[in-house]
Amino acid sequence: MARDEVDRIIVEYPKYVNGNAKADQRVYGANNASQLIASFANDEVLASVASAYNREPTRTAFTLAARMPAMTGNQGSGEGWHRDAFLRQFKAIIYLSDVGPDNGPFQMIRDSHRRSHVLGDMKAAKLKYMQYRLDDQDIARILTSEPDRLITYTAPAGTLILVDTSTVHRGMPIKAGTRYALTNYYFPQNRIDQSMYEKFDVLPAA
Ligand SMILES: O=C(O)CCC(=O)C(=O)O
Repeated sequence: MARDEVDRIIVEYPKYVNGNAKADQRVYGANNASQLIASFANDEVLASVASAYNREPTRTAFTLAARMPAMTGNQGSGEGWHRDAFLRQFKAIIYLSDVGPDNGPFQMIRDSHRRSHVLGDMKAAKLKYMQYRLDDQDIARILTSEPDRLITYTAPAGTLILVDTSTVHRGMPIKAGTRYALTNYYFPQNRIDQSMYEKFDVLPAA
């Protein structure tokens, strides 16, 4: 089972368990330590969807394996509301555990990646130019007039979410249980290089 693979990798590769996030236990490059996870990383259908979205040849640079236990004061997966980029950033997230409202579901502000909304949201929440991180008050301001833009992805284990993380998003703080997920990070092939692997401290292939 993929969830057992996540547990195994966290035990076997402590050096690569990312220490930046407090509650979140993350290993970037889990696809290099598990054939099962590699099969998700290298899925051809997903790569073709990512390539179509980016309009250029695109593939998984690495897969993040993440285990998120409920801990007091946690900020959720990704450490609060943010966008990864202002340009397209395609990711495929698969839940490996059932994710209800208390289990840290992925949340997103609909259309927040669209140029038209980037400016409107900046105004509504008084954001700075190119501000990547938002607090709860910023989000409340954006949602005041359009509350239905908040999407919360509660879903059973096995659910696949295809998302552009240049939208404003987060994993909701987790209150109960342990959330398991894999995330493929897609990039245009010609942008994948050693510096990217160093930036994320990616577990190298054996
Ligand atoms: O896993 C999630 O629900 C969100 C993760 C996230 O925001 C991130 O890694 O940038």
